Amino acid sequence: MELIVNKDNASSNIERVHVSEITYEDFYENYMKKNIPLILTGYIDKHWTSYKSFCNNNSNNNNIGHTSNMNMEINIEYLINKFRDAKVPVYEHSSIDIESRVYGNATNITMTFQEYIENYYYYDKNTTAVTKASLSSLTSKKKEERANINNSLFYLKDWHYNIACMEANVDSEYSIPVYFQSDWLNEWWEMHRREFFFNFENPKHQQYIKYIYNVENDIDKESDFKFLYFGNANTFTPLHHDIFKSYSWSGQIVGQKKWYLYPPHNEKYFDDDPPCGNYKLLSSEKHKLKYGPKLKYVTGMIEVVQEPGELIFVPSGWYHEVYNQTSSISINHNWLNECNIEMVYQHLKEEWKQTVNAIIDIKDIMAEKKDFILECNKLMHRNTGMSLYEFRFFILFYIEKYKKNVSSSIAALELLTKIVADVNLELIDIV
Ligand SMILES: O=C(O)CCC(=O)C(=O)O
Ligand SMILES: [Fe+2]
Repeated sequence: MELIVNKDNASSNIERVHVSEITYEDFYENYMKKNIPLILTGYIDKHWTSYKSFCNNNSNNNNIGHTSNMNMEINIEYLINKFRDAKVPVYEHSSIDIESRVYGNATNITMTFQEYIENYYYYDKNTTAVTKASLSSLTSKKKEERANINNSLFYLKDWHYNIACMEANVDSEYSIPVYFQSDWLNEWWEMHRREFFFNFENPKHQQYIKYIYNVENDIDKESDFKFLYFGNANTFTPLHHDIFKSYSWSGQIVGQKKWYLYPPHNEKYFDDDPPCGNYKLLSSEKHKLKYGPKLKYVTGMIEVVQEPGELIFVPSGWYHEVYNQTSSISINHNWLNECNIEMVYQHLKEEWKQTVNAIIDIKDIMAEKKDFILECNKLMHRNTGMSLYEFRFFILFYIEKYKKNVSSSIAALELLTKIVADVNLELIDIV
């Protein structure tokens, strides 16, 4: 694949550090706070049982370091036994999309894990002979017709893997290293969001919630920001920043992934439209016109191959493209905390402003200003995944938590208080 970036400007590096050589405080001060990417070695191969069990030939794989899963075959039978009937999201994208580096007319389909393996993974021309041989007893000849239609590639991605493990009652076989454990995003989503929606005696609040959200889809369904990615060589994820401009970490269990990471200051050279946003897709024609020339101005790009057993830290607001160079399985979480909350807030505020502007015409025809503000929240929730109204409660929750904890940082508490005051100005008609 030819890289369009101006090579003179694309010389930045990423550090690789063994977990035995970096403390949490180091990571906090020098990477999380400074928003600098990093690769951590020596954790997955030691602590994730999936690092062994998701591969065949376990006997050769005796903790000899991060390259040991390089040429490994995925243990498909093991995974089918675990997840057979689990419903998984699968993106179909064309192999020609690799040239234009976007999802052309990608579609997202839901199927069972077994269907994905038997119909899409197995018959992909990029699946190795060894994997096919190990799977042959599980697949039937007539399914071969499904193979390689339209040069398609099928990428199982954004699968809520933790929820799937709970539903299938199986061990997720991974753990979160200490560096990534201060995670307000998943804590809120998994444990406190429902309190915000339901445990209020305030009838006005109940009315607003009903207006902004669809209770069944947005509130009752369990959700989180913990995903598994599974694809053949050449499957990829196009340029984007992560949801809410949160941090992300991604752990490579099998295979190699190539990352292109772009520092946030390059944002002006990217399309305002998706797919720079959160996995939204754009037609390749439109993208090709704008993307090629602009990419020449990009500076500070990092190009790196993530080896099996390595964890990558992707900082807030860094754009990235990700290419599987071999068959690959990885797990990724999005998260945020006091170190990037300001950046997340600035992003959400921008989204809020754009939402208000998009529907400003209807402001005057609404009976009351509060109706307009509610409408904006509803739209923002639908487009970005979080309304400003919800964000306010999210921040209030962490203010309370900080106040209760004597060791909390004063600066962080002040920052959160400032953010909530600013949000209040926007939402003055409903709070
Ligand atoms: O692995 C991929 O295809 C995408 C991963 C990603 O975008 C992330 O971890 O933030
Ligand atoms: Fe991402």
